[in-house]
Order: sequence, then structure tokens, then C-alpha cells
Amino acid sequence: MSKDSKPTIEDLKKTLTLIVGQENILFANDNADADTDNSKMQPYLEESRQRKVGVAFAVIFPSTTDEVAKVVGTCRFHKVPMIAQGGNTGRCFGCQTDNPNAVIVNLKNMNHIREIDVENQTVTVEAGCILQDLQTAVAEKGLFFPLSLGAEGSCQIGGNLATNAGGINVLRYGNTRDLTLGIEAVMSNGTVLNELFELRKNNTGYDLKNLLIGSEGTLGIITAATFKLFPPESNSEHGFIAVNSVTDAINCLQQAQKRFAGKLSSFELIPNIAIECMEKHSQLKCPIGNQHPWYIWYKIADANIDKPLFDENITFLDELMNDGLVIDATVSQNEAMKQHFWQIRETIVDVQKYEGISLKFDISVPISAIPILIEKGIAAAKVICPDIRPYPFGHLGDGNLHYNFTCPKTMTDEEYLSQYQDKLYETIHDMVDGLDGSFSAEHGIGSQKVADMKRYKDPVALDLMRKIKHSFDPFNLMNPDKVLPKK
Ligand code: 2HG
Ligand code: ZN
Repeated sequence: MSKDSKPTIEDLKKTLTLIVGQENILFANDNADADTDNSKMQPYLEESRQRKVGVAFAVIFPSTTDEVAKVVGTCRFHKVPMIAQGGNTGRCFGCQTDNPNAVIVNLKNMNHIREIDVENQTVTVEAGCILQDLQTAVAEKGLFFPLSLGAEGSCQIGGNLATNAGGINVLRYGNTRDLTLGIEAVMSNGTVLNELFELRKNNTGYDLKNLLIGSEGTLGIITAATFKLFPPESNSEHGFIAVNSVTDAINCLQQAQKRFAGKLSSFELIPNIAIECMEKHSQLKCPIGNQHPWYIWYKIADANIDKPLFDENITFLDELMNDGLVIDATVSQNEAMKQHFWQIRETIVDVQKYEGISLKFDISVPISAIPILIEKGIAAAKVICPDIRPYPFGHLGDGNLHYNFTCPKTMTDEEYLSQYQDKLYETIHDMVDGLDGSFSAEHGIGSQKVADMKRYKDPVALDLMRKIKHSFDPFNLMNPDKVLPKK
């Protein structure tokens, strides 16, 4: 580029290619063989369920923090928007874009575990590391990383941090935020924030790490983090039980919390429709029959193996049976059964698609309000769309329901979405708001729920968020149009 001329697209292409090497960048319509090139880009442009197909000028795969910093600096110089991307398993279209000038910064090459510190029980890992790889690596050192969710075989740590992922162990260990001790991120001007502390206590001013966690790439690009590790759950028991109502399920939860206190890791609600759907579309069978209205899968765990939890689990279930709270139950007798229960929980999510599209909800309310939300929500949804198929499941112990609604058997996906999507989202989210709940408990906002931010988020909170965004990203180049609604 000459000194006086304006930077061109060609300059941008050249600089980005120089930073990461030709093999680590894809450009849209790059050459005469444009189709081939775009098909290579496709997996990074579209959402994993193909519910949104985006565009981009380029997808770039930096391998080091320094390369990310240079990419960001270059994009800023050219005033090009940047979309940070991990495993692309998010549910809210957080790492797709409609902007053909945007650059997708995919972190998959930054997948190293920098250090497992056994003495201090911490791990420092790069953003592109797949969650399951991290779990396995720390397990090999005799430690445990508790973040666990259905997409763990393909989601990446950077995405988990950017969305503050929850998952199935939140009851005992908290969300991703609660596991994080330190962070490294590239800021919008290309500087690197290095706060990769291993410290359990650090009160030195504003907590920038916690601003970046859950910010979905709108404040900077997370490149690495340091997490707490735990002793392995060597002593764990699972139960699979059937109950007549959600109120009974909540009573069981309270009993479990009383009896097991901090040892209760997971407490997941599963409706009959999900068990039916799973048995229809997979090889799996429910261990206690498929005729019950509601099911619960729970896990209790402890590191201490001196007092096996098996007997206590049986006593717990006997008590629930005697109280008339449980209609049927089984416990895990071995590792294979534990795997089977977990597989059921995972599979009920995957099989939904075979019954047509589902409108996905990710709400939370105070746990005591869940029965009324389920009852009133289903009644209201049926007034709007009489043959709708409610499919509510999820993290009952956290008050977080995936209050999904599957398309009626008689409709196409397109008819269902065009006629009912907006009305159903509004009705259920209004109801959740009326119960002092949240319209997004663990999946984040992305572009999908930006309008909800405008409708439900406290205006003072929104105003402060906008000011934070502006001070981190004055040119609005970091994942623009996500999270924050326009004024
Ligand atoms: C889960 O809890 C995930 O399995 C996905 O958050 C939920 O797809 C969904 O509705
Ligand atoms: Zn979930």
C-alpha cells in the first residue's frame, strides 16, 4: 500500500494471509473456482443445525495469541467486523453474520493445553481446545474438570467462556464463570489482556475476566483461560426415577438437596414425550418403562471413596417411595448403567429433530414457579396452536428449562415457524418475565434474542452495557449486532 492511498481489499487479503499463512485462511469467491472455495467456508458460515446460513469475507484460523492480535489489529485498521468462532455449537446464532465484509476468526488451531498444574489444581488452556479433550487430559493427571454438556465432543473452551456455558454439573460446581480463575484475550485494538492468574483470591479492581465471560465475542476475543480443577468424582451414583408431576419432582429435588447437600451434581427433568421420542428414533430404552408422565435423572458424587454412596442412594429412594413421591425408580449398578442414563439425557435432545422443527426455549425462573410456568405455558401455547407438542426438559435443579415446543404433526416446519414462532416466543417469554425469570439462562443472546434484550432487560442495565461495549470496542467491530439491541 502506498503512503497516501486508501487501504484496499487486496491489502487486507495480503496482510491477513501473511499473518497466518495461505493454508490458514479462506476467502469468499476467491478465484474462478469460487464454488469450491465457498463450500470449504460453508461449515464456518452456517449454524450447526443449518437454521441460519451466514456470509463472510474470510474465515481465518490463527494459531497463536500473537496471530490473533495481529489479525484483530489489521481488521481494525481496515474497519472490518470480526466474529470470534469456536466449535459453532451455540444455539443463538452468536458466531454467524449477515455481513459480507466480516472476517470470522475461528480459534480451532489454538487448541493447546498450556499447563496442568497438579499442585495448585488448575489448568491453563487455549480457546480452541475441545471441551472433551480438556476433560480427558486432566483426568489423565488424576483431576476433574466439571464442565459437561451435550456438545462436549465438539464445543470449544472459548465458546464455553464466551457464552458462560452451564450444562449438567452446575448444581455442584456452578457455570463456566465459577470455574474460571484467569483469562487471556485480545482487545479490539489488538492489545493482549493477560490476566491468566491461578489465584483463588484477587481483589485488584474491576473484574475484567467476568466482563469478557458471557460477552459472546462483543468485547474482545478470548484466547486462553485458567480454570479450577477438582478431585475426581470417584464415588458417584446415579438414579433414574419416575414421578407423577413436576411438583413431585421439585419435592424430590428438595429431599435430595437436604440429604446429599453439596454432593448433588445433576438433577434433570425429562417429560414422557421425550422418552417416547427417544425410543421411537433411537435404540435406547428407558430403564423404568415409557408410560410415566415425568422422569428425573440425577447424579450424586463425592471424591471421598471411604463412604460409598450406593447405600445412601437406595435409602433415599426408599424414603421417596414411602412418601409417595416416586412411582418407579432404578439406580446405577455399574459404569455401563451410568453411561446409559447420561446417554438418555443426551439423546432426548438429539431426537427432537425427527419429529419436525422445535421452537427452542432456554428459560429460568425461581424453581418454585416451574410447575405454574409449565401448566400455564402449555395452556397458552395450545390456545395459539392447538396441536403443538410441548417438549419441556432440562436442568430442574438450576430452575433452567428447555421449554421447547415441537411443530404439530400436520404442519411443515416453514408453516409452523411463519405462523407461530413470534407469537409463541413472546407469550412464553412474557410469562417468564412475569415470574421474575430470564429468557436466556445458559445459551446466551447471539443475534437470536437481541429483540428480547430490548423488551425485557432493565433499561439501566442496557445503558451500562452499551457504555461498556463502547469503551471496549469504540468502532463496534467485535461481533457487532449481537447481544445489544440498537437504540
Ligand atoms: C441441553 O441442556 C442443551 O441439552 C440443549 O442446553 C438444549 O437443544 C436444546 O433445547
Ligand atoms: Zn441445557
